[in-house]
Amino acid sequence: MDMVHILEAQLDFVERTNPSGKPTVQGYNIINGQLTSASDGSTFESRNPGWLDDVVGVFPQSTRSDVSDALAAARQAFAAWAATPAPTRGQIIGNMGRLLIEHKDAIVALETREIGKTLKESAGSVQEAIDTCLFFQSEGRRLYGQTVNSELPNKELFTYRRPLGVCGIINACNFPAAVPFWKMIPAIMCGNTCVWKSPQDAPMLSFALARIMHQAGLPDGVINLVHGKGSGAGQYLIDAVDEGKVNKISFTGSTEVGKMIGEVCGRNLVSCSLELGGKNPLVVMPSADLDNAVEGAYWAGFGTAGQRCTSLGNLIVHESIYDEFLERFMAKVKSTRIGDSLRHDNVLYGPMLSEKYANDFLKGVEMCKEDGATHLFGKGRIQSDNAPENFLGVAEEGVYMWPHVFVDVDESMRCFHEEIFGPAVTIVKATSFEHALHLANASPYGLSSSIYTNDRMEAYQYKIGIKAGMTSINNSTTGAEAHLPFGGVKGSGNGTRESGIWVIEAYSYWHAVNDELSGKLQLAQMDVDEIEMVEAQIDWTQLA
Ligand code: UN1
Repeated sequence: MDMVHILEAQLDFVERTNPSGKPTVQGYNIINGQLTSASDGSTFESRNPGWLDDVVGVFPQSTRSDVSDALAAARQAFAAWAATPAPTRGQIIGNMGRLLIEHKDAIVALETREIGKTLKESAGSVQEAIDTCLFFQSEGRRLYGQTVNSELPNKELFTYRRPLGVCGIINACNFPAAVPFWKMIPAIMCGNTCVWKSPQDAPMLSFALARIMHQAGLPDGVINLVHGKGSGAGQYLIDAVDEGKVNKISFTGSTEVGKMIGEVCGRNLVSCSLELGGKNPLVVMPSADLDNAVEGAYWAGFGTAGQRCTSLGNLIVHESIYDEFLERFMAKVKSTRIGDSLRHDNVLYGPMLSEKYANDFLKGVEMCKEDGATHLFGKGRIQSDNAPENFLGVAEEGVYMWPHVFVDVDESMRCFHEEIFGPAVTIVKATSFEHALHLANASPYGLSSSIYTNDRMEAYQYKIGIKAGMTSINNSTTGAEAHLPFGGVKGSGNGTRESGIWVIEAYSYWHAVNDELSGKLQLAQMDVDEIEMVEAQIDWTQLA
């Protein structure tokens, strides 16, 4: 299509009859406020993973020159946006939150149609984006710097937060509203501009959100959206770091890709925020309320079909309650209702996020088997002639997986150490609290962690002994709130945090300014008056 400004354009549709009865959207990149196609006209499709014949939209497969145009637009928009008063930037962010509230139901349904999360969970993800907007609206009225006392007279010292410049944003599709907002809202609040590479499995939701952002009054070029499937557009964005066109990368995804991004950013001294994988441990101790622990472990393992970076990996159960716990846990696992939440009520989880996630998950299941873990439950991909009791619908319509449980897992196995992104829990037996804590720390990751206990000292020892970015006491491994720092240590990230006030560190640098009012050159450290100490007459030893 000819270039059309985003606010003047209606939604375009592709001629097609979908089984869902819903239209297929013609999607575009958004560069400098214009809707654009790929420079070579190529496209890819976004399909509903719960109903694969349902094509949600068709999107540009962006070329290197499209990404370069988006970066140029972000660079061009930077000076004016950085000079816009922070409270005004906050006001626009507040408008985004209010528009999201207004359109919440439609956005939630769209998220479920595009990535298959249940409606309830999609609503949670969209709410997290709203909460982020409302939090940062008022941060626009703070964004505090400090006044600092000088060691010299007639001189003032100040600190200011300054924006970094052009930020490249790359997120996974599992929280397609919350996570990009965690990144871009603080980024633009600090005065940065962005090029956002949408996740290949959630381009439609990203397109809708970017349009809402512009409707909220965001100036052209402040957020530029490029789509792409495979390593294309995301890789071009990372390549641009080497070309000096990017001042910040924020990435949520696999540890492998995160390390590569960290290397590229490192050699260019470009700041990067990396939120990577997890093999999150959940420990159950004898004093725990077992039903509560079962509930928490079950939700952490199988909610979102196990496709959260905070999902439960290793379930570490004390041997004295092992049998009892396992019995109650397995009763829940066997009762799991699975299906498309747009067509069936009260399902725990829907399809995998896409075929790609399904294939990767099945490799993880194979790894558990090869490692020799005991395969207690789960039969891979759900088929009509091989479906769990509470599967609803026609299995072949989408990419649905059984819930999987492996027991007798130990530290020598790969499946103890490697993240399996999907509905699989690996269960490990612990002989003592010390052993449980050791196991909880033994994987290469350190994102989220949890303990169920009613022993206060154990909870305390776990809290100070675990190496993780986030810890729950008597709660599941998932469910971070939008105003606490989110992120991990070890293989789970590079120490940067998202959310709350802490994320501001990731999108600004401190600028120290000194204002010399004396009219002369005063030298710090050298022209400072020395204070001499005076001889005291008191003998303090008399008191001893
Ligand atoms: C992610 O999976 O990348 O705490 C983010 C949670 C969610 C965010 C998960 N609020 O599980």
